[in-house]
Amino acid sequence: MDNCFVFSVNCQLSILNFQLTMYFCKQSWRWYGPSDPVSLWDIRQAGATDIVHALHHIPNGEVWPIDEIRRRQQLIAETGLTWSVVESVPVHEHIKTQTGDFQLYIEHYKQTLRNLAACGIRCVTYNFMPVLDWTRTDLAYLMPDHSRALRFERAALMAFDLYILQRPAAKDEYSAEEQHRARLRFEQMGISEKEQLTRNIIAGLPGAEESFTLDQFRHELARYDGIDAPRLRDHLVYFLREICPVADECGVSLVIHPDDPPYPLFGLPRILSAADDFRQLVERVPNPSNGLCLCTGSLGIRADNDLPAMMREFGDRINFVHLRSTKRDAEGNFYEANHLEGDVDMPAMMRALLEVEQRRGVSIPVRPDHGHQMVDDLRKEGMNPGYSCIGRLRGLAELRGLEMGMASCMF
Ligand code: CS2
Ligand code: MN
Repeated sequence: MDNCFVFSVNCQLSILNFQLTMYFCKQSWRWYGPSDPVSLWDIRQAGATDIVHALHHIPNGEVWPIDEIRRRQQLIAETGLTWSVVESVPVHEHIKTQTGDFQLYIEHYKQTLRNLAACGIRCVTYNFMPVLDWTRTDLAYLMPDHSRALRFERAALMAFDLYILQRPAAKDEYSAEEQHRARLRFEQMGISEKEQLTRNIIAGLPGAEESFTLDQFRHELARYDGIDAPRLRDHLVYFLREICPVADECGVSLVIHPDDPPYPLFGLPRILSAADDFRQLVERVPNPSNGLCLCTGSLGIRADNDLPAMMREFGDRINFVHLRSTKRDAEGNFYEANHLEGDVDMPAMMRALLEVEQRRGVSIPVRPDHGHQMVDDLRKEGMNPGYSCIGRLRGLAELRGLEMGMASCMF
């Protein structure tokens, strides 16, 4: 057999081999630990392979010990699942404001990264939102099909800010028309609705390391007096310049979660709301470990965020993706839509994601986010708002089908 023929056969096989090596998303699921009403076996049956998890019982700022990481890792592995993403190692408020013990908390963060890497867990989510994580005014908004969703109602948020929190600077930040809307909305509320609105906004997220009373919230807000967006960004850059060398050395990907919603609330600056925010971060901290968690639900609340373009531009630094959709209106309200509905062009997002995975030769962990409360979930106690079982199972199944269909068209 002459060499030319052998060469051409090998070429064909190698091309064939290339085509057969396709990279699909790592189907992941956020689990809150043994107290989560959604069990690891539920998650396994939902079709996920990877777990997104954090040691929520460890106080914010403390080091995560290796033995605690390994114990939880083993518990997850016993169901055939893999703990592959941490969401999140929370960033202490002292670090965000560079007050109190921020240097000590940065050293603790470095040690936690080393301990996670020692256990083989190398993707760490965090966010740099001041005081609050994602913020909604309604955690059980009745949808037309009678499922329940998370919702952000701008008039209710302004009513809380002006007339419940009574933040002094609020009157200077809202227009006369907005204050009129807020007043009308506030006058519609009974006592129980005002109390529920307050709990929804400041009582903390599922698994949150913090929750606040109104006075504690006022105290935390005051910590940011004099800290505007440029200064908060400088604090983030300082933090990353400290921890990225450790993450680089340990082979850990840090993935910052965007602001949710992607604009300032309560006079607090927010600095990860659009493409240029992350572009600036990479320019100032070019370390390979400085990465992004692309959350389509958070960034998609703003119509000017081109999500597939962000996926392609930052693809080399996107090591974790939240696929979720929201539906916004002209008054600044939005609610969590079903994963394939709302404002996010999920097919376009999935195409961009698959392109990046093939180009990089990696499978990126992807999780459904904020599923509706639906079907049996509505009759269960203690389901974490946004972290239902059946709503996320539906979301993951829809995303899986979309990915398979998209891949069959693309390759
Ligand atoms: C999550 C955030 O449910 C969500 O929206 O994406 O709470 C996220 O876990 C944190 O912001 C990341 O630190
Ligand atoms: Mn998210």
